[in-house]
Amino acid sequence: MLDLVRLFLKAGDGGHGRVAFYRNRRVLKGGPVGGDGGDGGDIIIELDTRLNTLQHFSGKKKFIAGDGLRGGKARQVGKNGQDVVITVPSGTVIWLYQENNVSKLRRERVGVRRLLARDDLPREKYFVEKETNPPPLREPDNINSDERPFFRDYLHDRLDDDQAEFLPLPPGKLVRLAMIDGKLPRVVICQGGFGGRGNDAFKSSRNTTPLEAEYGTWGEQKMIFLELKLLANIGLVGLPNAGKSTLLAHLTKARPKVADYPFTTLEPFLGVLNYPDERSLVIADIPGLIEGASEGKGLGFDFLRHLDNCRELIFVLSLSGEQVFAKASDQHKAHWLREQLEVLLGELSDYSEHLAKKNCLFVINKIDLYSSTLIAAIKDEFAAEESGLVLVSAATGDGLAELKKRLWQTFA
Ligand SMILES: Nc1nc2c(ncn2[C@@H]2O[C@H](COP(=O)(O)OP(=O)(O)OP(=O)(O)O)[C@@H](O)[C@H]2O)c(=O)[nH]1
Ligand SMILES: [Mg+2]
Repeated sequence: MLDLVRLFLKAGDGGHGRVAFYRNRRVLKGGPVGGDGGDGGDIIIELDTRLNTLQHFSGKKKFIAGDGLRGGKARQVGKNGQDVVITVPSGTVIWLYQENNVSKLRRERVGVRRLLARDDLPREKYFVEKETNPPPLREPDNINSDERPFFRDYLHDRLDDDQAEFLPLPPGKLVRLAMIDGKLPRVVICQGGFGGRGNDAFKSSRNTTPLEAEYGTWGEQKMIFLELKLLANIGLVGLPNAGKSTLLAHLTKARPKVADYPFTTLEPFLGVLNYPDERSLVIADIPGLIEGASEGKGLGFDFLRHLDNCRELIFVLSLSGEQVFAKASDQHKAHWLREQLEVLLGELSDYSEHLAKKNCLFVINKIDLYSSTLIAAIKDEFAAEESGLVLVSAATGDGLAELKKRLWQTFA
């Protein structure tokens, strides 16, 4: 599963240099003292290892850094614009879709990992008739927004969708700029413009009162796509029909197929659990495991490789309706859950020792079907696992808030 977002980025423009002349009570018009403009703010993309998805971009599609301010009247340099920092998870690939001229110039001259120096850019002067006139307007260096990406709408519908599937990136249309990870944790994706020089810089013996100064240079503008291949942080492990897919559907916006027969889930399915602080966890629902899966029974256990990257496993255990109503004591029924867990652990360790040793939570599902005495017997049976035990009903939603909290604690 792929997370994909499109962002419009605009670094700040450089502030213009000022045309101004020294004045006081005795001097009517002294020498030039116009200050230089400030530099525009950059847009920076930075690694945040606590992030797992691009969900924190939902609704935020535009990032605009501050412009540099115009130079002042007494050789004061204009204030620099504020930078904007965008955080992304490790493995985020940055694709370029559109850019303005200065972005192209930087990319071709120094690349996105280095910055342009002031002298790399042509200086552009302006002239005014009077000191008090503002710099004349000039043609902006904007992205050509008339050009509608042909797949814009297609993407738009899917960007916030948990199940955004792999979107083929049109060949030749996008340029891969960088991948953010431990090796490249920070990139100035859009460099701000440089401030222009004030008229002070243009005095000469021939022209002691220059009515000219420099424009600031333009900040870079880019339309980019961020792409992240989602890796599960948490895996759901259970027998067929335990309610893994139902659980995923209640914890996330994912809509896996749920049905009252074993092996409903044939392929691993990912969902994203969002928390209010903008972080999120990726949960993998995988096919049911049965005894002998390691010998190829049921769907085998090849799909367990999807759990290799998980930090934590959730064992989903439940009794079927028949088991609940079977003629057996509550202690006996509770013990069937224990046996389920042992089957699952056995298959996991057959697959890999490493997997069987991961942190885990034990979720007892379908408590809506259980009597209070059965629930008490289950708590007894799992007394040793108590710190990791959560009783839920994926059908009624009981206990899910607690489960979300527990999941979050293990990552905080
Ligand atoms: N009563 C009750 N039924 C549940 C609960 N959770 C799931 N079910 C039902 O149990 C059946 C199996 O649920 P699934 O979510 O498809 O189970 P699964 O673990 O994904 O199964 P496989 O994909 O086949 O491995 C469905 O009929 C669900 O409606 C629950 O909390 N209470
Ligand atoms: Mg399923």
